[in-house]
Amino acid sequence: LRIDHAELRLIELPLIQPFTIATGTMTRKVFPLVVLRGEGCEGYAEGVADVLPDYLPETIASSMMMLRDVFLPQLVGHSFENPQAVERLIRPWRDHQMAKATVEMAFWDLWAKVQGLPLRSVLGGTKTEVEVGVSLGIRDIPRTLTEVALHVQQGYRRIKLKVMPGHDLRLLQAVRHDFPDIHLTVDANCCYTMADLPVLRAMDQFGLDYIEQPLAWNDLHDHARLQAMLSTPICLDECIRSVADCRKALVSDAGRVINIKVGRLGGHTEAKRVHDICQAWDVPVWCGGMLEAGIGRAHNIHLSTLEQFTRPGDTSSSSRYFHRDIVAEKLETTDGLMPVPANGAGIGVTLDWDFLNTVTTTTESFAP
Ligand code: OSB
Ligand code: MG
Repeated sequence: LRIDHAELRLIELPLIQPFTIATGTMTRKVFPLVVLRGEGCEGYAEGVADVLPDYLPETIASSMMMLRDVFLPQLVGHSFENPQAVERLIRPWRDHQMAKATVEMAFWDLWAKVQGLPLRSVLGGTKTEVEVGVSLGIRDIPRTLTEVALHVQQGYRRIKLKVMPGHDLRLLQAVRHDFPDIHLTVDANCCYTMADLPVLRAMDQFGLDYIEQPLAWNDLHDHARLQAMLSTPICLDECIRSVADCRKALVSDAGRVINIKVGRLGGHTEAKRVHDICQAWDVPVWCGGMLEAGIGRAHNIHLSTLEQFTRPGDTSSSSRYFHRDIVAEKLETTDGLMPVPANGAGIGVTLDWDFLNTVTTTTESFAP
């Protein structure tokens, strides 16, 4: 499959409401969009880096630089047998998983389309709908209770609360009091340390499915120490940026659930490797989210059809985040189930080009 042409756009979409996590507040979603063209088809992917390095070290600026100066020039005018060949080509570059994922995912979409197959089939998935929950940003306790009630009533299969020091135990007390039986989790986005052990230990009493990423983004060692002192499973997000990280986490018992984010892992190829090693270890996985618009959301849904995605993911309805999406199809859940988009091959969604053009900040073209 020869890549004849590529396009790199920077897109900016307003969020319906601000989204606050322990490390900051997002009011708009800015992302690179890559279009790869070959054999009369188009493949698409979104990047998931933030404007500033508050989740992981990558940024929009670093992603745009790597895509523009390194990855897209390496692809355009060249032919690749399969997505693994693209992954092999870009793997030797250090880090930059989110930028790598953007080109690799766009190639998977293109490759599936050239074969006339849905992305889920070429990835090895079988489901036609996937179970999802929601991730609720930090708000005061009364407002959080309202949000939990709304999403429980909509049928979401799990509620994840963002927490941070000082906004944790009283919140959990209130939510558990009103909702004793729901699947409930917390996500700390790295904001505790071992000095907070009493607070983290106290979380054991709330029957959480797991505590997501309590400690530093680069510290598997302390997560292993902490897991030994908790009965609640730890779920790792930021710490797992490769299958090598995942292997170390599993052998050291630093986490008992893994959040798979294709952007954080550098693409579907590495995400599948993480999926497979977790399957071998009988460790549950679920698909995380980065407030993706329709292209990234569609990729996440197809990936979530693989067998070991046994816990509800974060790929909730697009309308929770955006007044209008960049894809024509509606990506909406019913009773906590997200249908796999299937309007044509690949990721099964089509770009709304007219709207896309109104939210595009810059466009660059790459030809041989
Ligand atoms: O840690 O999962 C996270 C959003 C931005 C940065 C980090 C995270 C999140 C979410 C959002 O939890 C999940 C979603 O896309 O709905
Ligand atoms: Mg997380």
